[in-house]
Amino acid sequence: MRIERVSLHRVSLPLVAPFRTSLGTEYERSALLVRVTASDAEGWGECVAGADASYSPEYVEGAEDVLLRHLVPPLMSTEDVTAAAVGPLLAGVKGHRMAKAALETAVLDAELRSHGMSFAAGLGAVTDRVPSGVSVGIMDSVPELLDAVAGYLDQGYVRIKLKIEPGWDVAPVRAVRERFGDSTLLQVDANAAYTRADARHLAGLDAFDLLLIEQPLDEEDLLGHAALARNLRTPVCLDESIVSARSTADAIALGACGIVNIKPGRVGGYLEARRIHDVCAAAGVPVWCGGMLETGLGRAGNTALAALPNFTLPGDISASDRYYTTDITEPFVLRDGHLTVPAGPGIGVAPIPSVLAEVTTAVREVRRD
Ligand code: OSB
Ligand code: MG
Repeated sequence: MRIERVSLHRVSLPLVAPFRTSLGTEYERSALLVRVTASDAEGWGECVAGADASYSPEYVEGAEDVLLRHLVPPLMSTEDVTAAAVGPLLAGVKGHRMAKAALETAVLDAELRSHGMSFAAGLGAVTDRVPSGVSVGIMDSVPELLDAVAGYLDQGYVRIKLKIEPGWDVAPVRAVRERFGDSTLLQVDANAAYTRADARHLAGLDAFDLLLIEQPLDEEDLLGHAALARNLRTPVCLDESIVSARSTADAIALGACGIVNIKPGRVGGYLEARRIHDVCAAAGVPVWCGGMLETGLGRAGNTALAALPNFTLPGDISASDRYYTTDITEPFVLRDGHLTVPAGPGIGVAPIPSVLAEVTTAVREVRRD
């Protein structure tokens, strides 16, 4: 396709409640949406870079800057762009995977729309609904946490993930197990808050039959994760450390993880996400789809990805109302603990113009000249 215009929409959405992790507390989601307009199609992508650089080196203004300066221009000076060509076209720019992912997703959306094909079909989905898990932030007290978890279980979420950090780990996990029983699917996510010296302490979580512990150590500490994995009964899962199919293959070869969290934004897009899925499937490593507080746009793509066969664990793909009172697309709703994978062309949803207008704080537009 010949891209005529790329517009970058900065949006700000209030969260229904503050979301606290070992990295900090978020009160709103400040996101960047990318719209690609070609002669015969239009597509959208959501950039998952955060307001600050606490989760990854990328942050939303940085993503906008690199898109405008370095990522959009090569696409604009190419006559025939396909989604598969975006990665190679942008290979001269190192890193910036979240920015690249948003652009590639918008191109993929436009391309699949023009063929009348859904993301699910394009990626190779094998199911039309995916089980929905929820990520539960750090709370001020254990009773508050138990209330929150009770609410999510009442709504039908099939898996609970507790955010942990030093000082908020064994006690909240024990309390949730005691209150809700052994059959609740339960896992924890540390966002790299521990060090190798915490191995013995983290082994204290082994008593609670967790599905996994996610990213306990620094993202670059693969050998530390491997050592920890040998010393824990709880399976080690990587999030921040997994940035490409190659880093995934290396992590698996080193024994640094037995399970992988795949986030399309973190790894440069849905096409690399699928390659990671394939690498893990070949190695017998289960995967699940992570989340970055996506709007309905990113949520739509993530449900399609999570419908691939090796996504055997429930993802952090909750209903829109987990984070937002009003989503920018048709909201995703929980049905019997599952979300429906969009079946329409492309990503299957699009921003509702009136809602988009309300939450937009700035728009930058680049046109082919
Ligand atoms: O580590 O999985 C994470 C949100 C922002 C940054 C990192 C993470 C998360 C979550 C939320 O856990 C998952 C979701 O979108 O519900
Ligand atoms: Mg995580």
